[in-house]
Amino acid sequence: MNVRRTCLLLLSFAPTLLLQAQQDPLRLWFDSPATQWEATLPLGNGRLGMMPDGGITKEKVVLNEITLWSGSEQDANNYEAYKNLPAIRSLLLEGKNDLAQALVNKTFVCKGKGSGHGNGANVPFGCYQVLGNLYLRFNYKGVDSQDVKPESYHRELSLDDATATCSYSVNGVNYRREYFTSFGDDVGIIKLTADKPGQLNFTISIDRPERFAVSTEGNELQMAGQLNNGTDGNGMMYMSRVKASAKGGKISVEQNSLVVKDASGVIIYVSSATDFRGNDYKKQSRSLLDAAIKKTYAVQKQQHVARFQQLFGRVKLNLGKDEGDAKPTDKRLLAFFNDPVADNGMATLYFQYGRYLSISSTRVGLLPPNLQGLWAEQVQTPWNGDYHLDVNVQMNHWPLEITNLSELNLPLVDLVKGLVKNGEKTARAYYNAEGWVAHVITNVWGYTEPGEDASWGATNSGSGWLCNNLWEHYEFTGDKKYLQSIYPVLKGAAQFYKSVLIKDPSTGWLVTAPSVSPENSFYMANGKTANICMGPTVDNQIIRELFTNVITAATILSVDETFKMSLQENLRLLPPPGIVGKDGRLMEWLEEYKETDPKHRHVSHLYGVYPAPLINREFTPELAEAAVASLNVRGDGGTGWSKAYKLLFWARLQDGNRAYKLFTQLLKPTFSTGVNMSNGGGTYPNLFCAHPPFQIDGNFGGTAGIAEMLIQSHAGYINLLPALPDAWTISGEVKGLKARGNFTVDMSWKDGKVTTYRVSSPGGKKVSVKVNGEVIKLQSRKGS
Ligand code: FUC
Repeated sequence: MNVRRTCLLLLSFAPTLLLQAQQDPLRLWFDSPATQWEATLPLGNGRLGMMPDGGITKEKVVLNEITLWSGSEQDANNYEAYKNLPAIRSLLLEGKNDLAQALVNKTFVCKGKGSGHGNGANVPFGCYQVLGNLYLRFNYKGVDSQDVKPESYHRELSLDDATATCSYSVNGVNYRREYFTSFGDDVGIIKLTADKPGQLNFTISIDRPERFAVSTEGNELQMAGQLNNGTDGNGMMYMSRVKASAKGGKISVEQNSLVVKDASGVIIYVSSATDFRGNDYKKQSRSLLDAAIKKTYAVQKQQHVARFQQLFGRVKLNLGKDEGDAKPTDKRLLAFFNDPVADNGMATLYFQYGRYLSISSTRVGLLPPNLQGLWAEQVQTPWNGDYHLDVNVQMNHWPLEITNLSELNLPLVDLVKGLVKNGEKTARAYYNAEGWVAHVITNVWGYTEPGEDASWGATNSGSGWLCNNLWEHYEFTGDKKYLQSIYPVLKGAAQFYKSVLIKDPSTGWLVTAPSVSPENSFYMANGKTANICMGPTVDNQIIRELFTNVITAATILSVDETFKMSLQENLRLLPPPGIVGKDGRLMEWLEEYKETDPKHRHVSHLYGVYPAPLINREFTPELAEAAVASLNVRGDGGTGWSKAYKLLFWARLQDGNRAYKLFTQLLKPTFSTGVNMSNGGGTYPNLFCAHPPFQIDGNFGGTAGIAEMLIQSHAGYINLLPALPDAWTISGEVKGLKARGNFTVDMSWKDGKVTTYRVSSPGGKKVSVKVNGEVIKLQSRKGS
C-alpha cells in the first residue's frame, strides 16, 4: 500500500494505531538524594513551585511563587535623550561608531540604576526571588542521626502525573514521600507515610535568606515579609502558611516549628500568595489552604493529575530504542552523551520534559516563564531572573504552539500588552518617535528603557522580536478575535520602527540607527571595536517580518488602509532579508565588519531562518546556504540556549544530523553553576539546561528543536520529517503536533519514510502536506 492511499484511509477511518505512540513511563529518577539544587525535582503549577531534594535526615524543599519580585514601577527614561539622536546618527554616518558608542553610553542609556547591571534585587528594577525553604528534619527511632543508613533509596519525578516521590527504608521501616503543587486547589502538598505505626518523627520549619518573619497561629506555621521595592524598601508583600494533618501520633507547635510525633501518615499543605497587582494575599493564602485541607488526599491528587494531563496528554512521541530508563537519570545522561544512538528515549524524555516545564511554569492569567521558568533558589537570581528580550523570553515560548500548548503563550501576550504604555514613553524620550519600543530587558513592572550599557542595552528590536511570538500564536490558531486584540500592539511596534528608520546613504535602504546586533561587537577600520551600528541584519529582518505581518493583519481585519500602504512603501526600501558577504556568509551587519568574537553565542542575524520564515531552503536557497556558512564559522559551542538555537537553525535548514549533533551537545552532563558566557552549555542532573548557571531557555529551545526536526509548516505546507536524523530513522511515531493553520498532525515512520499520517482541523479544510518528498493537497479531517 503506498503512503498516499494509507493517508486517505486514515482520513476516512480514524485509526487507533497512532494513538499509542508513547512508551511509559516518562520520568526522572535517582538512587540518592540531591546534592545540589540542580539535581532536585522541579514541581510547579504555573504559580507555585517546589523543589524537594529528598534528603533522609533533613529535607529541603525550595519554594517559589511566580509573582514574587522585588523592585517596583519606575520611570528610568531619560527624557533629554532624543536631543542627542542627531549627533549619534551623524557619528554613525561618518563611520565613527566608537565615538557614537561613547555618546550613547553618555546620553542614551537608562536613567538611574537600570537593571543594577543584572544585580537588581535592591534597585527599582527588582529581581525574581526565592519564596522560601521548607525544612523537614527527621528522627528515626532507635538510630542516631549520624548512623542512619537508608536502603532501597529511590527518588522520582513522574512527568505523566506531575508528582515527585522518594522512598527508602531505615531500620526495617519503609518510608515514602509524595509531593505535588496542586493544579486543583493551588497549594503545595507533601504526603509522608511509614509502613509501621508511629515511625514518623520530624519537625517542619520554614525560612528564607532575608526579609521574613516566622510565627505560628494555632497549629499553623506562617512566614510573611516584604521585599525591597528599590526606593523606600516597602515592596511586594508575601505570605506562606504551612499546616499538617497526621494519621496516628500528634502535631504540636514548638519555637516556630511544627513537631510531628509518632505518626504513620502526615500530609503537609503549603499555601502561599503575594500582593502582586493588589492581590489580597493573606486572604488568598488562607482560603486556598482551607479548601485544600477539606478535600481527601485521593480527590486532591486525582484533580491535580487530571488537570495537568489535559495539557500534557495532547502529544505522544516515540522515537524507538528506549531502554535508557533502567539507569538513574544522571547516569543515563552520561551514557547518552557517550553513546547517544543507544537511547532515543532520552530525546523523548527531554522533549516531554520541556512540555512538562512549560505547563508547570506559567498559567493563563499570570506571568510567562522567566529566565529560570518558575524556579529560583536565591534572592539575587542570575540576571534578575528577568525577561531578556534579545532571544531568551522568546525562546521560552518557542515550543508552545508546535507542541500543542498554545494557550500558554497568553501570559506573554498579556505581559507584552502591558509594556505598550511605558514603551510609548520610551519611544518619545529616546527617539521622539511614534508607537512603542522595548529594548533588551523587561520585568513584571513594565520596564522598556534601554539597559545601562550600550554594548548590550541598546538593542531596540526587543519589541519587534516579541511581536513574532504574538504573531505565531495567530498563525497556529487562526483566531481572528485574538488577532484583533493584538493588532494595536503590532501596529504600535511597527509605528515605532517606521518612524525611526533613516536612509543609509551608501545603499539607500531604510535602517535603524543607533542599534546593535545582540551582544556582539566588531572591529572598525581604525582597529578599535564597537557594538553600536546602523541596520544590523537582525533589525532588518525583524522589521521586514513585522511590517509584513501588520499589512496582513490590517487586510484580514479590514482596517488602516493608509497605514498599510505606507508600510508597503517602506517594505520596498528595507534591506533584503539577508546579504551574502564576500566570504559566503550571511552578513551580521550592513558592513562586512570583522567580528571581535567569531564564535559569539548570539547568532541573531539568522533570525530570518528561525523563528521568522524569511530565509529557508524553500524560498531563498542561496541565503540558506549563506546561513549554513555562517553557522559553520560560528561553530557548535556556546551557552545552553545558544546550542538550542543552533539546533533550531539546523532543523530549519533541514540538516537533521547536524541538528541532532547540537542536541547531544546540549545534553552534555554538567554540574557547573558559575557564569560562563562563551564555552558552557550542558545539562544538570535534573535535566535543567545550563547556561551556566541554570537558565531554562535551553530546555525550551531544545524541545522546540526536536519538534522542528519532525514537522515544519512555515512554507505554505506541512512538511513531515523535514530534518529526521539518521539516529531516529528506524521507526517512530508522534501524535498531536500542531501546524500553522490550526492543524493537528499524527504520523508514524519506518526506515526514514512516513508510513501513516493523519491531519485534522476543527472545521476540516484544505491543506498541503509534503510526505516523503512529494507535496500532496488534501482535505483535512474534521476533528478537535
Ligand atoms: C543575554 C545573553 C546571556 C544570558 C542573558 C540572560 O544577555 O547574552 O548569555 O543568556 O541574556
